[in-house]
Amino acid sequence: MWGKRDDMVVHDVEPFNAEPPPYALADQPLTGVDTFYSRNHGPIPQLHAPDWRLAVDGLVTNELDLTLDDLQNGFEHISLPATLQCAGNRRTGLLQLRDIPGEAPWRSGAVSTARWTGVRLGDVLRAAGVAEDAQHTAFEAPDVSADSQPAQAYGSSIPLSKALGGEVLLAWEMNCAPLSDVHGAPVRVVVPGYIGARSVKWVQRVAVQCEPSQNYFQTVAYRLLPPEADPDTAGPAEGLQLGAVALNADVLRPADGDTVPAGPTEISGYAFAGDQRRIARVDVSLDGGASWVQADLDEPASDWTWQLWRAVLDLAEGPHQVTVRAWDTTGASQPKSPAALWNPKGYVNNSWARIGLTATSTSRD
Ligand SMILES: Nc1nc2c(c(=O)[nH]1)N[C@H]1C(S)=C(S)[C@@H](COP(=O)(O)O)O[C@H]1N2
Ligand SMILES: [Mo]
Repeated sequence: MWGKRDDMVVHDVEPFNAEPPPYALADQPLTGVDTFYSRNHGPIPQLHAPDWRLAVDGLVTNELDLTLDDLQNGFEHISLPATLQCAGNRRTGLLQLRDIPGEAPWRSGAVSTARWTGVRLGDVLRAAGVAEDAQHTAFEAPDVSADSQPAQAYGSSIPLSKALGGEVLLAWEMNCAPLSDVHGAPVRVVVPGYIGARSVKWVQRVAVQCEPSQNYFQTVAYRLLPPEADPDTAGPAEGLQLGAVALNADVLRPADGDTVPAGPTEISGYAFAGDQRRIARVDVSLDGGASWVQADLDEPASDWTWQLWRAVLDLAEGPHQVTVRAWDTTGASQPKSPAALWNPKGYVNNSWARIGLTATSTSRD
């Protein structure tokens, strides 16, 4: 379905929501397009590239109406590996504490990394001439979501300062191939270091404005509410609109519940620090966090991707719990338990990762 591999974990067929199994992400700095998670709030538009237009307006001195040719021929091309992570990644850890009605039970795989090619959003905004008092850049797409109230097309915004940074792209290629429909063809926004929700697919309007977007997916959804809030009645002042990704890490191999031969066993996974932060260290524990060993970190493919890590643990015969936590370059680490993080929409579970393993005798006869 939508060009995805057969072993995807499909949460919804319509709108299509699917994540790869953890082993499919393991050891791959870049995720194949067939493996990359996909998160959709409405029917997937199938747009005809020659008819596509991008309006750039709002607080600009020179409104633009760009074709794909204009975009590809008018601005410098940039190719940048970047990780996207849904704010709902690892929601299953929160669901174990309390139900979260209406939200998909994302496991560890609502995160993937691709090489994106396009132009800098900042270059397009500079061509339009941004007014001095502008603060935000809003994005609009054509896909109307039945999840929104009132039903509306998908949209969101990011601060103008972020939009002008060289990493934010209007992209038409993913891993050196034209974007597929499910990933936003012909052109999507890619906002490295921010929650996936801000990387608007099928983008058709960029508006420069004083306030954040009034779209449902900016003002109501993707808001981190206090645990006692009712998401249906929460006022606009409650909670915070999510932007930069919070430090996170998880195990990709082996899988939770696996049986492995006793002896040296490699554990591997990802760690991701959002926005301006980087991964400084990843620790792995066999005793619930009383003592730790440091994992080896791979070089990231760019300043805007996850880092893969691996550690070899000597497992005695019997059951084990493996615990993982990452540190970022500000010295922050992850919270120990999801209990402290539960929130009504189930976002940002970045608690320590845990998997159970059973090590068995390796004798063969
Ligand atoms: N137009 C539009 N853009 C969208 C969405 C959407 O439903 N419609 N989903 C957002 C969310 S919540 C995420 S996590 C990412 C997922 O991107 P992907 O499907 O390419 O992995 O797209 C974002 N952009
Ligand atoms: Mo998302």
